[in-house]
Amino acid sequence: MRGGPRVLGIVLAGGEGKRLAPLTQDRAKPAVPFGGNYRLVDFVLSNLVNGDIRHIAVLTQYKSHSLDRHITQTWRMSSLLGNYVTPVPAQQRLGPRWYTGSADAIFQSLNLIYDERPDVVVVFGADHVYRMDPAQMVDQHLQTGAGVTIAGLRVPRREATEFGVIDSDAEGKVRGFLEKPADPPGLPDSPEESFASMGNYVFTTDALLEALRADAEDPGSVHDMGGSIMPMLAEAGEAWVYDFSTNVVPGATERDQGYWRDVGTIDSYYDAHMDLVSVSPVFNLYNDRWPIYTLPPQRPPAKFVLGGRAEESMVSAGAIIGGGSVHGSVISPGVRVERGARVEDSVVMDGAYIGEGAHVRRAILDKNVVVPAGARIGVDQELDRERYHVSAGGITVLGKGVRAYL
Ligand code: ADQ
Repeated sequence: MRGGPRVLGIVLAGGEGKRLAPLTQDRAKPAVPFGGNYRLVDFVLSNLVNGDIRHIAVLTQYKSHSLDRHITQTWRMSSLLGNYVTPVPAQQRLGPRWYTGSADAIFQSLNLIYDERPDVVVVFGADHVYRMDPAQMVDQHLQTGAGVTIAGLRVPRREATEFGVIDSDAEGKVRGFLEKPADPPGLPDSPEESFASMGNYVFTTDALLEALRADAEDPGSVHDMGGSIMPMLAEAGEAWVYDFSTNVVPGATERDQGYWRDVGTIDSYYDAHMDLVSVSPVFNLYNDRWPIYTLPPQRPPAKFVLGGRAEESMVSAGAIIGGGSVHGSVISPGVRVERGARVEDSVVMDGAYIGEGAHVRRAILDKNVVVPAGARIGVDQELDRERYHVSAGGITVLGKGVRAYL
């Protein structure tokens, strides 16, 4: 940002993602593959970089190997302009322990802030699929003079119980912040809606430092951004809400403007994929005015032979659809679908193999899953429940490298 404030981006990427098991068995939640080519963390990083925030630390923790590798390989920036995206593993600065919560993660990484001396620190989560221009939120933050600005999404009041909920006045000043409340407060202009916190915050550096220090000294605190820091700053009258519905992203369609999905469960992860594949997608990955970046795989183009076809689907490079049919699905790089196989309404990750005559429906197949010829996945739910993981919404999930039963 030329002549503007110095901005440091911090991405919280230490989430364990228990509710996404078995996809998070070997990898942190932000490293979970999404949409064929991407990892979840690519969405927040693309938003920050497209919004001209190019000094970014990604705080990692659990099972961070594939996340570290992805960030180092994909997000290497030109050092010419001093830009960087760097993974920062747990520092264990306060002894041999991991972070107790997301606020502790930043507290233990304060040296990043001292080194950078930013005016503003943008702290974003890493687990969501969306487009957002963070510069518009920073602008509002500077105009109001808030200590912290919290991004708020309008959701039906009854659905807000799973989120941090922002109780604000008509001007947007926050009166209270309630982490996952049983009875969420409504909006002043719309009582049956609430402002759900998107887990994205913009801080004035001094306000962040002060809040983190006070929190670190409080023995009763859970040291969490939503659980401790936001309620503290809301009570101090230093917090404002940023209404996400006012964010305008170049090239967004009327349909996907304002799209935001928390993909924290198997069912929401699956639904977000189904949002990608319809003719007029609910979330449009093909908006090249606000690209979502990743490292394209070094693979030849997808190939369709022996009458193999795919409809209402995304098929990634290196995939071979050899005589089978694919419908309503996301097919990742290097997947093979053999003669007579049917894949319907499914998410198939890198290198999975679907043998002759096999039938896969309403399923998620993680990397390198093998479905032998004639096997059935997602066809008999009772049987699947005995053999595999089946989500509350009835999606069958096969973890990395699993060989399906015949
Ligand atoms: P949750 O998602 O439940 O709610 P949390 O598990 O703390 O909160 O995850 C927030 C972000 O921090 C994620 O990106 C996660 O990967 C990361 N994270 C979690 N623990 C971490 C740690 N120890 N070190 C580093 N990073 C860590 C939060 C807010 C709610 C808000 C929802 C929106 O607390 O108020 O409504 O996000 O999804």
